[in-house]
Amino acid sequence: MFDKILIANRGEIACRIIRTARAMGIRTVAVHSDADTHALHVAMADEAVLIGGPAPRDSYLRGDVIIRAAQDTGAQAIHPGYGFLSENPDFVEAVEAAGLVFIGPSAQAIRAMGLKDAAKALMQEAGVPVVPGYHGANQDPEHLSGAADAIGYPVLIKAVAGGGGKGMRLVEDPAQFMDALASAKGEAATAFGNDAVLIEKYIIKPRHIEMQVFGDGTDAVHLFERDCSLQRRHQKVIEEAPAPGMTEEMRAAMGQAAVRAAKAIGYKGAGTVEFIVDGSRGLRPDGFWFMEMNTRLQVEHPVTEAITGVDLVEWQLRVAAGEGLPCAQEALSITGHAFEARLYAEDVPAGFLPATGRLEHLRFPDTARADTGVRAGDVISPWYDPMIAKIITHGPTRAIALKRLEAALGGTQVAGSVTNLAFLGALARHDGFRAGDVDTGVIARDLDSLVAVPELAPWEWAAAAALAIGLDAIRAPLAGFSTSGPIWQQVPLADVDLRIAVTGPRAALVQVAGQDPAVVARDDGLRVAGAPELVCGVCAGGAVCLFGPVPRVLALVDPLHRASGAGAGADVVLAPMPGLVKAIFVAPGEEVAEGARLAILEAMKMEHTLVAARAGRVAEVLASPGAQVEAGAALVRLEDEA
Ligand code: MV4
Repeated sequence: MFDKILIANRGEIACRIIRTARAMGIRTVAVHSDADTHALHVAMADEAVLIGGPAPRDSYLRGDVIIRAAQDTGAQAIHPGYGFLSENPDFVEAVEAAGLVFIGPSAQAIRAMGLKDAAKALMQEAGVPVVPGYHGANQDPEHLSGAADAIGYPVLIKAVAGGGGKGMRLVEDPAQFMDALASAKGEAATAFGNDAVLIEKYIIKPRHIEMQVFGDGTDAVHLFERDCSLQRRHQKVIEEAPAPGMTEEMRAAMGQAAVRAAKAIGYKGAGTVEFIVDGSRGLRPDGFWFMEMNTRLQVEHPVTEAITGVDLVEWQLRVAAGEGLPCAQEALSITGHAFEARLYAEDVPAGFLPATGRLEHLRFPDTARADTGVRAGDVISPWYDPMIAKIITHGPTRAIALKRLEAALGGTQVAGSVTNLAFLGALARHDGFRAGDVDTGVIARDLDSLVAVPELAPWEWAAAAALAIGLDAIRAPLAGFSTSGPIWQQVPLADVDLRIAVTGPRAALVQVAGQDPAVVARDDGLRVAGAPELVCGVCAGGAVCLFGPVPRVLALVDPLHRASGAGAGADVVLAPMPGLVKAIFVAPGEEVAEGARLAILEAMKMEHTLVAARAGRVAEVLASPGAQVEAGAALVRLEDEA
């Protein structure tokens, strides 16, 4: 076994790997960017090496610098985590050329799965079911259109180099095929530098079910399936294992197909074989098809660990160190059911925009596994994925595991950034999801009700007012307390007419615009008239946060911020975060209406449309498509209002 390994990653996955390495007596080396000097993964590791600037291309993607750090610290192996360099075959070869062990599959196995058409051909040869379609080399439009006719509409055009839905077009009518093909090829050429596509039969109401596989280079086993159908714009939101409605017969067929796939490429380490499943007629052994293989440990691996009792990182380290498979297929079994919810710093009502901020307060319930890379006081910066934590629950049945997830989400406390916590709670309570009725369209179909923000109850206003003036503090303010009757003061919460009167060292009256006053008392948490239980919350980072089943973030009035927003901000459109300018839609001299699309910025794997804050004439365009810009960079300037 290794004495020391280097982890070429950051955040929760780096911390996750360190935890197992430490339990195995293996020393760990963290690498970090300038932005991560005080990050949790650095604090947890035995040693840390600074590898460069905050942008990933200057640090976490610098394979050469990372390999040198491993050599300088005497690490024998490199664990890549997920993302960054984890599926880069050139990096694998460089690691091995440096005399180090890559904790993962061979460069050749990664390459075999890198392009969809070649992977599909390879899988078909290995006896793995693939979606009916054309994945040959002939890219002549007439030939592809003929293939679509032969497959039967609707069809899906997919970029062979694609992923996450990029370069993908649904064609329902043969008359639209040529236009869709041109547009898919254009997008693929820009995004991947490879415009080759394949054509597939379109699976209606698909489910995403993936098999965890594990190989030692010769032999392979599977560790059952995960259902990742709950996605939004190709981002997984809640995952679970096993898949609801899975039959023993279908599991056996999928498991066998996944093991065949792994063995066909001599797979070593942890991998995932993704299948698309036709959910329209229930799960059937002949209703699943290979989509792609992920040649890494996945974000959602903890649900598999929960139902199998296997530590997948331990297995990765053992196999990388030369051991054979730790366990035979017959010795693996499923116990109960598990869920994972991904907690993100994001503004859900604003369209799931990634958010940033200092986590002034952060607490996870001790009834669930919480995999995180941050602690209270840490900053969610615009440089990296804004995931705060993964909340994982397990139970003897799906219903119990889901109830535990709901409770764990209700007991999760975050202040300092907006999060998707309320959205996750709404999903956990969604009737269809609760019934196990999942497909990849659930979130999109019910988006309005899932993101709806219920009106605040009077007791929530009362609690927020009490927190805003610090009634919960150890030495509650006596200012304003009068024995001759309540003295009302205005509460500095935005967008509400709210008054509070302190009536004692631990008590207050709160009144919302004209309604009856509510009583608030402090008593190890806030006791509020009308509230179902003691209210938990904090006032931090310019907002009041109420915790519980329906978490709330209520902004405090900030006069400085309001002044700047109304001034220069309206004339200049700034990049809200660092990113790549994908498109500019306007030219100098052009008249634009309020809300007109000005530019698209790609940041953190998402496209953000920047719009005009007011009507006006474009004075200047300050960036061009393809430019990498910093946060706050001016992109478009409007002429001064006359
Ligand atoms: C499909 C499909 C329907 N039929 N292929 C989306 C991303 C890429 N990895 C594959 N995707 C899909 N491929 C056929 N032949 C529907 C999707 C799809 C999807 C798949 C998995 C999870 C979420 C999805 C959301 C929309 C579309």
